[in-house]
Amino acid sequence: MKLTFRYYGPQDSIPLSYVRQIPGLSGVVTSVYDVKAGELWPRESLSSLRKLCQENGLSMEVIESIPVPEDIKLGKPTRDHYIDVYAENLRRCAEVGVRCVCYNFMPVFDWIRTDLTHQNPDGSHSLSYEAGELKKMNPKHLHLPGWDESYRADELEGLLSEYQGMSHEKLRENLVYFLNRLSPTLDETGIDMAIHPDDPPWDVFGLPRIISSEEDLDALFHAVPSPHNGLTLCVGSLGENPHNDVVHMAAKYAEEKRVFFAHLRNVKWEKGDGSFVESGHQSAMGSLDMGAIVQALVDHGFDGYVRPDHGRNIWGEAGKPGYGLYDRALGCAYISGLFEMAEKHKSNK
Ligand code: DNO
Repeated sequence: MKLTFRYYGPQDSIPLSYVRQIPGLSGVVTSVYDVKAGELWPRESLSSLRKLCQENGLSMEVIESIPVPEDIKLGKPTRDHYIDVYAENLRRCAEVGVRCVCYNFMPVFDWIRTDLTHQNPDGSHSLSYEAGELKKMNPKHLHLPGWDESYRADELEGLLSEYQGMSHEKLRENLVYFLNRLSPTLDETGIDMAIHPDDPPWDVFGLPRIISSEEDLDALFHAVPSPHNGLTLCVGSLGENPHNDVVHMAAKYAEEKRVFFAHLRNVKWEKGDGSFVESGHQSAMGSLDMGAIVQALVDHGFDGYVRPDHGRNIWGEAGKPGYGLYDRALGCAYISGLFEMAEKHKSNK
């Protein structure tokens, strides 16, 4: 596996000169953050990002994300134009050595939490989701730091009304259309498209979500069998729903060569009503068996990119929620240890 770390570009408060000191890291996962969804990424932005990475001995083979414009998700007549722009951005990424693009197909909102500074008993802070609190939230005034795309209140209102009546089936058709139209570019560039699961993996605010379960993933891979159509196995997102058997999913999709990228973090289920807290990475701190997940990936031939995903804010760090340095670096150390042991105990299933 290739261990990576998310980097928010030159504006990230954590410099690459620090990131490179994390043991075992091969590269960063980044994006061009100052261009709106649906617009072309300047070649200079990509080459200057790559230069920064190279100067620090880090690769830049994964982009997270090239955001998918809502017109594509909505299946509007303008979608072909936006898919062509997306394809051109993929070509430009390939020119600077990108191999994998993580994206999501969640209508309007990316990940949703109800508290970004949930205080844990040890004094650290986590992102958390409380089912009861979500019911009180107004989607028209939602903005969470870390999203690749966010909207003004008036834009949100308009978008939410455009989604009225959008069914799961229609949204799925729009995803299939998007991937099929990108297919020649994927073959030409070799780029792997790694869809990020819904976070949380269920409908929110009445908006349909279609990458939440094993059934959803099977349907996607069946509809678009291209070897470049795959998954970001975000175990934290899928694992927020206790009905998702993440160890089984890791084994199955690694075996099917669909896992291009893995986000490894742990969650602790609370109250049995869908509420959860993002815990430390170790199995003992949350509800997921991280060792079994990594063993399943390794036993089934996974050799892709990995990142520690979110961390808590610890030791007084006032980092971007989920994206401070310290706990993610601890996550890297833990994940490397799990892979080292899993490789030693690899069984060829
Ligand atoms: C959260 C991230 C997501 C992810 C997007 C991919 O921290 O895992 O925001 O980047 O869903 O498009």
